[in-house]
Amino acid sequence: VSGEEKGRTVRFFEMMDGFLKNDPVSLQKDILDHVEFTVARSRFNIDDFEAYQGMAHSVRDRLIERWHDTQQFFKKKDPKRLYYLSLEFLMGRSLSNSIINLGVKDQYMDALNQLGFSFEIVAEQEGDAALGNGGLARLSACQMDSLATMDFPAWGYGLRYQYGLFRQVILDGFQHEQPDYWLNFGNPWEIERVHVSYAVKFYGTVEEKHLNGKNCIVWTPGETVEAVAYDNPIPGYGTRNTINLRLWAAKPSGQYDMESFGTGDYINAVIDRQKAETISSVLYPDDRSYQGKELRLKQQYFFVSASVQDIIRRFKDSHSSFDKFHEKVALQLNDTHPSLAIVEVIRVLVDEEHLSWKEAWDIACNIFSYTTHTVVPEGLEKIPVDLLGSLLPRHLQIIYDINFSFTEELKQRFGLDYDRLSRMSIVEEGAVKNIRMANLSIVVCHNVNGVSRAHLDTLKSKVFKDFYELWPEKFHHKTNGITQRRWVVVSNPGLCDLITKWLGTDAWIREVDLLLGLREHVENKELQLEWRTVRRVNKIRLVEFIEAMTGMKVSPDAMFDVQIKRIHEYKRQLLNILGIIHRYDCIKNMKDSERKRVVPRVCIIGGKAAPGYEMAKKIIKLCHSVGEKINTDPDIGDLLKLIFIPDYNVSVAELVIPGSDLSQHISTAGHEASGTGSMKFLINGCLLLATADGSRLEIIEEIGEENMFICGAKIHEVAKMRENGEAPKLPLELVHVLRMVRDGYFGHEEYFKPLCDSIESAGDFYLLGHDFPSYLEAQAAADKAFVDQETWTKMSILSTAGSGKFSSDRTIGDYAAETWGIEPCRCPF
Ligand code: Z57
Repeated sequence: VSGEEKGRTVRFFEMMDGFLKNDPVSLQKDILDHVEFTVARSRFNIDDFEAYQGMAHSVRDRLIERWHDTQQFFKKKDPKRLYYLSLEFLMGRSLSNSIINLGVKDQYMDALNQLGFSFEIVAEQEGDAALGNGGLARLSACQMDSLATMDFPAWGYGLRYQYGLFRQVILDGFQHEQPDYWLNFGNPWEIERVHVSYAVKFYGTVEEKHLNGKNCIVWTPGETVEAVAYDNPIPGYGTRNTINLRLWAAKPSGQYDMESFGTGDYINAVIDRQKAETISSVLYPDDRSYQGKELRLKQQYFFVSASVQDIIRRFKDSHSSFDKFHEKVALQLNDTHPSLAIVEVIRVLVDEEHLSWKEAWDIACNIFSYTTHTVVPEGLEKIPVDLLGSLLPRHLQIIYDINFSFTEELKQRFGLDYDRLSRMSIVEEGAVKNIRMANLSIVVCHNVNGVSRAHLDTLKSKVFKDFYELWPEKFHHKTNGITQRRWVVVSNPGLCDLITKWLGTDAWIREVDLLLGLREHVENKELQLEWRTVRRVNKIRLVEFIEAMTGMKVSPDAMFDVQIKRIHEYKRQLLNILGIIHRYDCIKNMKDSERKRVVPRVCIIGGKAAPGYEMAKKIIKLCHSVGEKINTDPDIGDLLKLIFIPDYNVSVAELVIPGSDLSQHISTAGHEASGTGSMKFLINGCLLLATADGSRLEIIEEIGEENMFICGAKIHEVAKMRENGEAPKLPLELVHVLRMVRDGYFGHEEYFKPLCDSIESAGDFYLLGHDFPSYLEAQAAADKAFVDQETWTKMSILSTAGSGKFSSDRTIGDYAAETWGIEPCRCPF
């Protein structure tokens, strides 16, 4: 199946004394060679995009070189490897990140300059790889960066969607979705492996057969699709290690169906085969809602089956039995989306490798661990039994077998407690029977991780209460983190240099705890001034971007107040907008003398709504309608602006975050499992206005409540209000603001009615009423702090200094030691 391992070693490169050269002259030649021969454009007439392509291909060569060395080294050392399975990776752009991690940024900048190009402009030619939705997907991307940088022998596995997350286009204030056909202009960052491909089976029948004196289960599929590997090298920083992200694409199978080709309808038979490609064609754009769609289930199994075959093939290349499998392999499930891998491993080991059930079971329990990202039971994935049974008949049998032993174990332990049994069973009974993927994962995995400490508490006391009682030792948390390489070094070079200067070393790029060293300089006037200057330059860059995107000119003197993330009711962009209306109304009613004391604000909101999420789409429209009113009101001028940034994605975040003063993370307490956006702002020295939810509780511990603006009900208070069914009286300010919306002050009163109703007549589930006064107080405190720029700057420096815990390096180090049991395996230079 695999062409990876065959063939002979050719010593040519060694004879040429080694590695590709990285001096500016060699780089220029490489770039031009690629423009001429890879891209096939004339070297006498190169535009910025072609320069990008030429440069990207020359970087790609360097990545491939290190990739080979690393994989060769891993193979020789044969350490325990981690396989990270995720249906989503939100990688963003690769060019800057790659040259920084390879340590050749300066050389490339020189090379480009000498060719007459600007690095910034060339880098902007690249489109985002957006094979994911939001936090969960960006988390996998950050974790890949940390795995590579920390020299862990790890691989990622995922799906190579042809269409990434939709592009958001705003027409008349409404969101429209456009396809993101990101592979249109080629993708220099992937390596197609035509020889690495596996057959993936679907549908068909299962029979028990007697073969060679043994009882065997034989699955005869009704459809077979080929999975072809595309490898995406992930370079570590300050190391030669370059790990792999292997994404699978669906292709028609090499096995022909003689029947349909025999009927003479050749054209239709070819067209039919081509349909196989739809499996990997499009990313589902819903952030946490499960619809039991067949295509989605096919995607999950397709990627899981190919990955498991690949992992087992690699293991068998150097081992003759499965005795050591659990010592060599750890599999990490990013949420339950890849949890069919558990069933697939058992199926392959029992049906194809002929291990006993007990042996296969023990292996599965030893190698799998699972991270959950959700806080509510409704967020848990379920698959209709009928659907699973028809698509994967053998897998359904195995799930029933697992569930039988599990429920027997439960009866032993708790007696015939039917309520408990029905809550914990992997199979949910009812009008439609479902398989509960979380229950399956908890039963098999040796380790279940939450994504923040608060999240773990919720898992123990609510979502997985029964399971926690049964197996307390399985439950842990690894608080999420973000990579400082992308979120400071790539996106905020000014701050990066400043930090390095004041710490006297750039070692913090690998050892982020060193940022603490900034604390001792916080009173230093020179640092404060330089800090403000860097932030000011970033703000001006953001001002230009806003003008290019929206045509609006805003003043860099104003406070930039930002909320960028997926649009969700629980994240409460609505609270933000209602707060802005309140501010607008206050300014309108002020005397001139009072206006002089108003701190000017530019409020920035960005984010996508899932295409079928009506309330989220209404929030986007409200933002535009309110913005139009405020931004054109001559009474207001520069005192208040509201900007919606369209098509928010990783690259936009890289630009907006370094230029923000204040950022909002105001989910109703108890709803955000962790939250990672806040960490990106924090490390960039942007102050947080936040509720005490998810990872923010730990952020408060690290940098101190006095350096943040905290508001809203606490997690236990929310729980209490919900238990008592309390519907607290809405504060007058909020009633007034809602009145303005209902009265059509911003137009479209019919369309916005459900938004107002959700607060005033539908029980205010997200507690905007309760939190509104304290939200306004926090906003007022931010205004007050901003007036005193010295204090603000100190808070900003202390935010960066205290952000070390929230690096994905720390998260990955904890996973490696406590969950996966893997060790670094550093490829020599
Ligand atoms: C997603 O992005 C998250 C959770 C989900 O269940 C799904 Br589906 C998608 C997010 C959480 O909402 C964040 O709180 C968390 O920080 C992030 O996953 C990464 O763990």
